[in-house]
Amino acid sequence: MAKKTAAKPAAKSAKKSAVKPALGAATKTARSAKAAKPAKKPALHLNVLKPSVNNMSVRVFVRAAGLDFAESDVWGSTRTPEFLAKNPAHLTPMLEEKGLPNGALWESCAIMQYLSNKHGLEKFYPKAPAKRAMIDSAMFYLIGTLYPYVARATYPALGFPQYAGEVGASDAGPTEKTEASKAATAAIAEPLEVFRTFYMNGTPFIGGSKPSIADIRLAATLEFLAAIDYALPDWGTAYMAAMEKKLGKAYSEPAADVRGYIAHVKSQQK
Ligand SMILES: N[C@@H](CCC(=O)N[C@@H](CS)C(=O)NCC(=O)O)C(=O)O
Repeated sequence: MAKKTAAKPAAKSAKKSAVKPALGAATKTARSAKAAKPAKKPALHLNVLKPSVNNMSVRVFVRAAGLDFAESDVWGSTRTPEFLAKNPAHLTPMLEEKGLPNGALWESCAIMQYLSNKHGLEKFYPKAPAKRAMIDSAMFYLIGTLYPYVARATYPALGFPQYAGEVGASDAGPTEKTEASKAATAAIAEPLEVFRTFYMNGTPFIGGSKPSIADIRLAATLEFLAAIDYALPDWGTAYMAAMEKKLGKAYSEPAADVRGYIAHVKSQQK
C-alpha cells in the first residue's frame, strides 16, 4: 500500500462495514502458536494494517513460524507523532523489539529475514549462501518489479492512494488512469512467469518442496489480484492453494483480513 493518508477514508468506510471485526481499531492481541503463558508479554511486537498484503506477509510468517508475538492494529495512526518518532517512514508492518539498534524495523522482507536469522528458522530461510541468494533475489524482484505492477493495477480498485509521479496519482483524466492500470495489469504476467520458470524451476515452491519467506511474500502479494478479478494462470491458482494447504490457519487467518477488505470494496462498487 502506498504512503499517503488518503488511505484513511477507505479505512473509515471499511470500519463501518462487514469487515469491521477484521480491521478493528488500534487493537492489541497477544498470540502464540505454542501454549504461551498468558501473563508473559511477548518480546516481539508487530504493528500492522490488516487489509495490506505487505503486512499479511509478516502476519503469516510469525504464525507459521510459531513465534510468540503481540499484534497492534495501527490503522489511521501511522502519521501520529508517537508513531513517526519510532518510524519516520510511517510504514507497516513494523516490528518493535528490544535489541534492534533503533528499536523498530520495517520492510516486510527484512522483518522475515531478521526473525528467521534470530530464531534459526532455516526451513523458511535457508542458510546455505546459494539457496539463500535465490530467496533474497526472489524477494527483491518481487518488491522492485512485481509489486509496483500489482499496486498500479489494484490500488485504484482497492481505494488506496497511488505513488507520487505516477499516472494514477496525477491530474490525468479517468481514461488515462484506466489505461495506466490496464497497462500495469498486462505487465504482471511476465514477472509471474519468471517466478514459475526461474525461481520455482519445477519445484512446488520458491523454497523447493516447502514454502520459504519468498513464497509467503509472493502468495500474499497475489491475494490483491482478486480485487481486479485477475485470472491467474492455472499454476498460480494451484500454487496459492498449495500455500494455504501447507500453512493452514497461519495463512488463512491473516488472508481473511485481506479478503474481507477486498469483498468490502467490491460490495461498495456495486
Ligand atoms: N515495501 C514495504 C511496503 C510497506 C507499505 O507500503 N506499507 C503501507 C501499508 S501496505 C503502510 O504502512 N502505509 C501507511 C502509511 O504510509 O502511513 C514492505 O514490504 O513492508
